[in-house]
Amino acid sequence: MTRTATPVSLIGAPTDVGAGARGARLGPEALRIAGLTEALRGLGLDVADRGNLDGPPNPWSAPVGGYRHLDEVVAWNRNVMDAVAAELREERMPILLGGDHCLGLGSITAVARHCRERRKKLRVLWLDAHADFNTHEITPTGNLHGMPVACLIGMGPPCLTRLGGEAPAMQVGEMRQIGTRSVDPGERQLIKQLGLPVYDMRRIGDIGIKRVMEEALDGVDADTHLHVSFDVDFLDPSIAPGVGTVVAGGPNYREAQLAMEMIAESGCMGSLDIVELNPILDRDNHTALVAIDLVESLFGKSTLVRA
Ligand code: 4U7
Ligand code: MN
Ligand code: MN
Ligand code: MN
Repeated sequence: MTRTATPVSLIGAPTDVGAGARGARLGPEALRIAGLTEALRGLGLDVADRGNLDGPPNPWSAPVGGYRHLDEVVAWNRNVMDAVAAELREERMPILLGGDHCLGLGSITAVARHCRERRKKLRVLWLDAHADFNTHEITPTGNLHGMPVACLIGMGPPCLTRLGGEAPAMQVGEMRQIGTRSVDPGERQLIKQLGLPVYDMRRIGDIGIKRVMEEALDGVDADTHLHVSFDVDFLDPSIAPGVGTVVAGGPNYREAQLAMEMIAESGCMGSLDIVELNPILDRDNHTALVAIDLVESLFGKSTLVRA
């Protein structure tokens, strides 16, 4: 490791306008208090904390036309997109501290545009218990944190699909979903129809996390910008209970850690979201500490003794 690492910038987006439970708005502070900056500096990284973005409050109202809080979600995502784009322009690695996962839309829209400008290939790893592939027609809840993937590939309201200009922001083939285990009936159909690449928990059980990650990272090279969208509910709730939508049967600590180590070894991670952490549902901020441990692995902390 003689290469100087890219400097990183933390961007807080304290909102839960896209979620079904309130509390993810406290995610950025929970990560700071658990020591995220210090952990990254401990790995020798240059870390700038840009503080928190501003945006509208959570109206906590019912869905309209299949969407909850659409205007607020648009406003937050615009701010996230602009902040992420500003860091990429300065050759820094943006780390989005959510906030709920609707913000992945703004973050990845900025990343995808950056890739087009720099003629880089894009690969998005979506680490999540859920597919987040709903549309207003098939969503069981209207919550927009369940729709960012559909919006990114051009399915959704123009105010979201065209956030960064022309839709779609990215192609289905540029994404790999990992850890999936809760998919709604409409999503399941859409995944099949559009061929979204999914490494669900069954696949992880069948071939193991090591092979899954080898396949998910296949083709990633020096010309690739790798974006990691880490929904903390990816993890098994026994190690990460502090999230709004827990689903049993997720990766255990070591499986998650190996996944992160393998991403670090690719040397291609260019941006990261840490989303859906909900300290209100946590005990002693423990889930934030686990998330930070795993983020350290993403940045090269290794369990190899003879590294
Ligand atoms: B998350 C859900 F119905 N699919 O759309 C929905 F089960 O960002 C949950 O992955 C979405 O945490 C979870 O509301 C969104 C539900
Ligand atoms: Mn998600
Ligand atoms: Mn999820
Ligand atoms: Mn880049």
